[in-house]
Formats: sequence, C-alpha cells, structure tokens
Amino acid sequence: MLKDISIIGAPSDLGQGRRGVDMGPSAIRYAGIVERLRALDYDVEDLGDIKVDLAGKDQGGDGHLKNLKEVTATNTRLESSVADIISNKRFPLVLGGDHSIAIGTLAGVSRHYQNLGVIWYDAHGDLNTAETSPSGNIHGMPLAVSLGLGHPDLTNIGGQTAKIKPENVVIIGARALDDGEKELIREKGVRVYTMHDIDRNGMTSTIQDAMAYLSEKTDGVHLSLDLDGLDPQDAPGVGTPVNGGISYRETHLAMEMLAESDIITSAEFVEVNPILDDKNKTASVAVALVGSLFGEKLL
Ligand code: HAR
Ligand code: MN
Ligand code: MN
Ligand code: MN
Repeated sequence: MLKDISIIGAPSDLGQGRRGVDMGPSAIRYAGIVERLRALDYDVEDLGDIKVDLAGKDQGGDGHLKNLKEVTATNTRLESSVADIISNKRFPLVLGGDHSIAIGTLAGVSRHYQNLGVIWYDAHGDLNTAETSPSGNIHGMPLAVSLGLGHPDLTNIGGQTAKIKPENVVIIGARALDDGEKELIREKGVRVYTMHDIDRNGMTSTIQDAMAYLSEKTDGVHLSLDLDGLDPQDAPGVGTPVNGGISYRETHLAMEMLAESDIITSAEFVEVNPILDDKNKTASVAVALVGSLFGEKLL
C-alpha cells in the first residue's frame, strides 16, 4: 500500500432522496480521520471537498434518473481529482456522499489500471439501470455504470465506457437485490457473497476467498464501502438501512485482513448521513474501519 494518502470529500446527496448525506465528509473528518491516519505514520493530505451542485431541481427528468445533470457534473470533477491523486503516487481515499460518487471514483482510478478489481461492500448491488431501477436514484446504479451499463452521460465520464470487468468484481454483504440486479449478476457472472454466504462460512473465509479470486487476475483493488453494508444497529446513520447486515466486528476483521494482504490500492467510504445518525456513531465506525484498513493494530 502506498504510504501517502490523499483524502477528498465528495459531499453529494444528489443520488438519492434523503438530504443530509452531503454532510458525510464533515462528519467523518469530525470523527478524526486525518488524526487517526497520521497516528499510523502516514503522510496525509486533506484536499477538501469537490464542488457538488445542489439537489432538488430535477427530481426525475431524463428516463427517470434523478439529478442526472448534477450527478454527471459532480462525478466528472471527482474523476479528474482522483486520477490526479494516483498520478501523484498517492492513495486516494474518497469520503461520500451518497454512493453515486463511486461513478467518478472508479472512472478516475480505472485510468491507471488495466484490470482493476473492486470489492463492493454493501447491502445493495447498485447494479440498476434506468430500465430496472425502482426509484430513479442514481446511488442504486454506480456499479452498473462502472461496468459500462446505463445512461451514456454517466458511462462516458472519463472516456471509455466500461471501467471495470464483471469478473473482477465481488459484492460482499448483499441482502437487498432488485430483480433486474439479480438477472444482471447471473448474466455477467459477478461474484456475490450474500449475507447467507457470510452467515454460513464466516467473514474469515469470505474475505480469503474474495482476495484469492481477485488477486490472481487484477493489478489493483478498489474498496467501495457503503456503510449500509453493516447492520443498522452498528451503522444507523444511513439513508437506506437493511436489517440483518454485517456486524462491526466482522467488518473490522475484514479490514484487518485486507490490510495484512496489502491488496487495496484505493478506497471510498460512502452513505454516512449524520442527520440520521446517533451521535456521529456511523462516522466514527467509518473512521475505525479506515484505521483497520490502513494497518492499525490492537497491540
Ligand atoms: N436498489 C434500490 C434502488 O435502486 C436501493 C438502492 C439503495 N442504494 C444504496 N446504495 N444505498 O447501496 O433504488
Ligand atoms: Mn433528470
Ligand atoms: Mn451502495
Ligand atoms: Mn447500500
């Protein structure tokens, strides 16, 4: 893992319907992310936030994608910032914002890799397109967009349409997949570790399996961690909570195992909504997970 980290906030709430997730980057900073990483001896720079347009002007125009224009503009800016961070030989650590920002992150990161692997840690598949989305919320679409599927304004961000290959993606924690997403998963052969798989095999074997699957064929691995992948008891400050999720302990273990294997080359932590949170608990969980991902040890 690169020793120098650049943090960038993407305070978007454009990709979904509940205001407040735009304050996620502030909440995560307030919970001490910079201090936590500096205590581990990393060189950390905080680049501040990219500019995000205001939501609400366009609730469902173009083929029912909400705020398409604003989401496109936001992700176009994020794409170039993230690509620059990697050009400067630093590790991009992106703070959301709703999950629609993964479109820009992955567009920027994938410029630097031929075979980027992705760990999508989430209750949801985020594999909808305008045709399959039940909501028109773009935060339910970023993984599909990164595979090259969806509205051309989104898939064209940063050039080439498909940023990643379906066989280089694993989803961990899925428990709320829409019918169209299930179909796409089967059709494209995306590897999914559902809550059933995690219950049955445990997190140790799940992460080992995911890392073995990805490491043999990828030249970098991006971690996209949606806090709603965790159980709402442990991470209540999210807009679309789903019961029966991954525990804080299991997630912490997952991050430690990723750190030990030194496999992650970029990361984002998304969907922290401080308005829905319990005394910044979810932002604090995010910071603790970042600590583990970057090698924090208990002893
Ligand atoms: N699948 C549903 C939709 O497309 C809900 C998506 C909720 N997404 C997130 N990101 N919170 O994972 O609307
Ligand atoms: Mn629109
Ligand atoms: Mn998500
Ligand atoms: Mn989610």
